[in-house]
Amino acid sequence: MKIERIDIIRVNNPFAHPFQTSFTKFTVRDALIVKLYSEGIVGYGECKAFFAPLYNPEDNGTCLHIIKNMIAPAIIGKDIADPDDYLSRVAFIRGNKLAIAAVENAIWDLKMQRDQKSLKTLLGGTQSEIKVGVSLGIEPTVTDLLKKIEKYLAEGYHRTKIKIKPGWDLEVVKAVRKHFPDIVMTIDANSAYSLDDIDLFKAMDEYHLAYIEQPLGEDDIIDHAVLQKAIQTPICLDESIISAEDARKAISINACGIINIKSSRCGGITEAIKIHDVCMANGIPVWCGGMTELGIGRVQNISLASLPNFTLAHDIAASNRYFHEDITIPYVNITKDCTLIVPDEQNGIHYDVDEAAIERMMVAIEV
Ligand code: OSB
Ligand code: MG
Repeated sequence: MKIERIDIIRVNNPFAHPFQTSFTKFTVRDALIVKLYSEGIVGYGECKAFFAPLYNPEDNGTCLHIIKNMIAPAIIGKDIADPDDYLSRVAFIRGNKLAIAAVENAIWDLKMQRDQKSLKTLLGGTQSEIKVGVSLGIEPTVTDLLKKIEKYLAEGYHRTKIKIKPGWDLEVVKAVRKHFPDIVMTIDANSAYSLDDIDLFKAMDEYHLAYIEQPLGEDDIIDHAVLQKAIQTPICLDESIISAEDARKAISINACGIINIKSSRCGGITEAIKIHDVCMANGIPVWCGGMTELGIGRVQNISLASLPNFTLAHDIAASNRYFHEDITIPYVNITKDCTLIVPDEQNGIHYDVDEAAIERMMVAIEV
């Protein structure tokens, strides 16, 4: 696939409701859309970075620089055989995985169109439907949170994840469990705690959480192993896992019982599959994490989540969970029982990219 041209489009899409985490309050989804032109086909990739390096060490500014000044010169005018070939050409770049992933995703899209195969088929997906969970931000009051949970339970979401931070944790979990004794409930701390808080996490055991997501340092596995030994509830690592090697090491020291795979953080779908495989070989279930992505990223996540060891509910919600407007036609919609149909050759689900919507959201373009 000869790569002839790359466009990098910066878009801003307002959130329908602000999304508060322990590290920031999101009000607008700032994102980069990558368009790769090759032999009459356009491949799309969505860069999952945020407006500032608050969650990942990269942001849309650094990704723009890396894509424009490092990745583009390495691939423009070159014949790129497949995603592996692409990855070997950008292997000189240390870190910067979100930038690398955005273009890798566009290469997968090109390959999919060239080979006339679904992404599910190319990746070796085995599931035709996947289960959807919801991630709920920190709300002004517990009553507000309970109302939100009610709304998403009514829509059928299969797992309720509650963001926590110091001051919004045990009491909140207690209140939610009291109101909803049987729901599949999890919490996500986004690294807001340390081992000094071990008693807090011991106390969480009483509330039958399906897992506790990333309680400690974003680059830690050692302290997570200490915490995991001290509590019954499985730890789910999110931030700490950026490669299959990280997953292997975390599993080998029992730092977690579950892993949340974000392909963007690992340089793309290719590495995400390797993480999936390491986890599967070790009996560690995985689920597909979310970055409040727009439709292009959301649709690719659905296909990744069709691999066999993606057995827990995913943070791949419907488009309308976060936005009034999205950039795919149709929008990502959930079924009545709150699953997503995986696009493939049989079910005919086909998403187009809505160029007009991208244009409406565009704040800058680099051609
Ligand atoms: O930790 O999983 C996370 C959103 C932004 C950054 C990090 C995280 C999240 C979420 C929501 O929890 C994921 C989603 O629904 O897309
Ligand atoms: Mg998380």
